[in-house]
Amino acid sequence: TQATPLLTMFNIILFGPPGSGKGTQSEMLIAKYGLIHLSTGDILRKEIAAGTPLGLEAKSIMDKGELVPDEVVIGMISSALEANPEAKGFLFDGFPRTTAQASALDKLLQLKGTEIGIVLALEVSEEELVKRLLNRGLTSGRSDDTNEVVITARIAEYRKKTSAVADYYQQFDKVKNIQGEGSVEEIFTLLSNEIDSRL
Ligand code: B4P
Repeated sequence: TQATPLLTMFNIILFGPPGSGKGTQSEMLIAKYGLIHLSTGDILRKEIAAGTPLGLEAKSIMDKGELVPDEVVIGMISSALEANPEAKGFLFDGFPRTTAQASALDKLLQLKGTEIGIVLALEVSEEELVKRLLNRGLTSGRSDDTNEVVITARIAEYRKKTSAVADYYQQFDKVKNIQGEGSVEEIFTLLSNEIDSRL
């Protein structure tokens, strides 16, 4: 894939249910566009691995398939934004997951004189999500992927609290739905085309 460094600041939210391919596509998008990748799931798993008090609290919540409290993840994102003053743009992966997180993010970006450019929403059927996550659970070592009850709880949590985030950004005309089933390369092309059309 050819690199396309950004000329002006551009921030992207990669949105979608658990297992929709956000993590997978993020890795490819940051390589292509030179964005800073901010995945709240990854940051939380690092805290768990390091055995910090925050990690211990997060693990028990994540293992139930529930969302970590808003103030915790908003604090994490605020620190990450401050730690990257020279960024050409951020790719938010798995954040925001509630409308409270979305409005906090808007305020944080406003303070930096920037905003969300686009929300790319991956659409994948529930049957496919469960299949992918159980499959990842065979090798990932992620305790939240091994059990179908927890996976179903994560999807239910998404429908209850996270899907409203798309409505929040819809009012600003920032959401683009993307077919999230197909090969990783096909989906990457759809996402890249959408980004290129906005740059
Ligand atoms: P995350 O780490 O964000 O986990 P996720 O949504 O399951 O991951 P993702 O969607 O990136 O997985 P991907 O499709 O790439 O969150 C984990 C937990 O952390 C949450 O449940 C919550 O407790 C907590 N948390 C995180 N952020 C939070 C926040 N902001 N607020 C509160 N709590 C928060 O990968 C899935 C699988 O599909 C992979 O195996 C991949 O190889 C496969 N796959 C990808 N694309 C495919 C394709 N096209 N075809 C077939 N398979 C594909």
